[in-house]
Amino acid sequence: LRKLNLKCIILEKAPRSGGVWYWNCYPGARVDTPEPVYQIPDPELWEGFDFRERYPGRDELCRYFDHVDSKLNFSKDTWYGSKVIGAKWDNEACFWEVKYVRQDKEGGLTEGKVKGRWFIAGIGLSGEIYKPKIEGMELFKGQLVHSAEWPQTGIDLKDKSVAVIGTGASGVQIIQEIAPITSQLTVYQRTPNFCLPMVQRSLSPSENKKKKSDGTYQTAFNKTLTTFAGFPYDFLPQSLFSESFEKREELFQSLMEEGGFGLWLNNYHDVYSDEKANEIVYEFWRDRIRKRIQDENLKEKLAPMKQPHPFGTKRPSLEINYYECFNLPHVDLIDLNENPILKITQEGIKTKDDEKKFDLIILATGFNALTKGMENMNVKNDKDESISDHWSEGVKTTLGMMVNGFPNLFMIYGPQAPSAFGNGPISASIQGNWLGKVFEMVKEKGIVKWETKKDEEEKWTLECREVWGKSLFPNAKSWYQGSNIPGKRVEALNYIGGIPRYIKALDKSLEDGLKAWDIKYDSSENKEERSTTTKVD
Ligand code: NA7
Repeated sequence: LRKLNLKCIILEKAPRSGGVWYWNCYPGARVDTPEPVYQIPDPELWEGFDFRERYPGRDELCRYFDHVDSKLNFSKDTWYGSKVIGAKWDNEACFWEVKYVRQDKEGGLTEGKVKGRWFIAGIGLSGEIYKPKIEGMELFKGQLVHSAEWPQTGIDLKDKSVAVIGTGASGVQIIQEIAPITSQLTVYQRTPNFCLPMVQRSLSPSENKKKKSDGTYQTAFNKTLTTFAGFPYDFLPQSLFSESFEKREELFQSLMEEGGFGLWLNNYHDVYSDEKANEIVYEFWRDRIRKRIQDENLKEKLAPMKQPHPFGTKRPSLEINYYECFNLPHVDLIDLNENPILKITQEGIKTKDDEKKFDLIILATGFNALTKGMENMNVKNDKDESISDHWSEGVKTTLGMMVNGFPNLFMIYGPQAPSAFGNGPISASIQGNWLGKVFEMVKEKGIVKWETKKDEEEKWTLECREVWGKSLFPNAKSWYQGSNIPGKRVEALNYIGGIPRYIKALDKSLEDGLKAWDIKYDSSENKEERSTTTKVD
């Protein structure tokens, strides 16, 4: 947008850049996407930056944000510490008025407003922290912390007695990092995570240099636009059943040895549409993982003989030594399906069959993802309808980019886009590039209002539901479809038609004289000025 000479303001709740990586500073926080593709695919940015590990940790990711800032200086236009608390569309003037609250130096709160013709919600998918309501939570005398609210100053875990509730990506990372430090670690598990070996390693400056100069980087970035999830690998065209047992085992073994999401996303194409194919992959995974766990009972808890949901339909995490942690004498696991939590007491956690004392309880219980961030911003159109009203009978968007009745409001990395099924920086760049094209037209043609049509929204929503419905993904209780939050509607929250199909749909929407959209042109003389100015009160 800067290249188009548009005046932009970024409102950012955190005191610095990094988004989800700023807040999630818990021990072991790390990205599960391999280098080099967890970054913006722009040589101007990647030429001058070296990741030091194949799967970069949180601090390194923050260092990357600083690097991008040093190149683009986005901080110049960013109002840090400013949380959006409302937005209202003025249909007459064609302007959004965005309300925010900012903490001043004395700790007081100041409210302010920004007026802009265009409003882009780049708020990420982890919209709202989810803390289950557990009786007695307020009584606990030790420290109780959610993984995404970890203090920036850290917590001293040495020789502490710690409980972790939740074994999603955050729980797994925390558990394997803190197990060796704590004096007692109890994991409260509801569903086992089908973790895959990360196979972490360091990267030397010479290796990075070579990969940049010999074309490896560029090839990897090019490839991301052609694969299902924006990774440098993809599903195989052949069916699992077209290959012999030996061939399949050979493939699975090599994918596990290579590390990363290979067994999840570089597998046969029918693993997520055919239950039997899925089961075969699970059995392979299960048998390999069970060999790493000593205790028979724990084998069954962590890698059960019968899979509780189809393999890969809940997000698998990458692990380094997760399973070995459970071989340590001071680490134990409570299966909440057999032994549910009754309450939190002043000293610890009471379950049906036992009671334990803790210094620290960690809630690694995830997020109300994809929809809640938009809903919480209290965005209202000219009819005083909110996004929550509009979605009261289910999420509806066009291309995951716009919502009918809310002109000039765009979303990035939100619902009904590849989001949770797309490598973050790649899918955000795809949407960002599309927005670049949109704003080029806005400038060129003097557009003041851009809105999606109702039938386009219906078409896209139907497509999202259809592709989701044909897969095995609806068979798992997961945040992918909102079933991690009690009372939340269960529905397709992501577009799983794959990145290439998504790019095609985005491109197509800008063809044929923009007839897919309701567009209003400026009738005054000074088109450029009227279309792009951001007014600030
Ligand atoms: P997730 O993946 O939503 O994991 C949350 C975990 O917390 C998961 O194991 C849940 O079990 C568990 N959970 C949730 N509520 C409860 C209650 N009431 N009692 C016990 N356990 C509970 O969140 P993460 O932060 O790990 O990951 C977030 C994602 O964001 C991550 O995958 C990245 O891609 C971005 P369940 O599986 O529902 O039985």
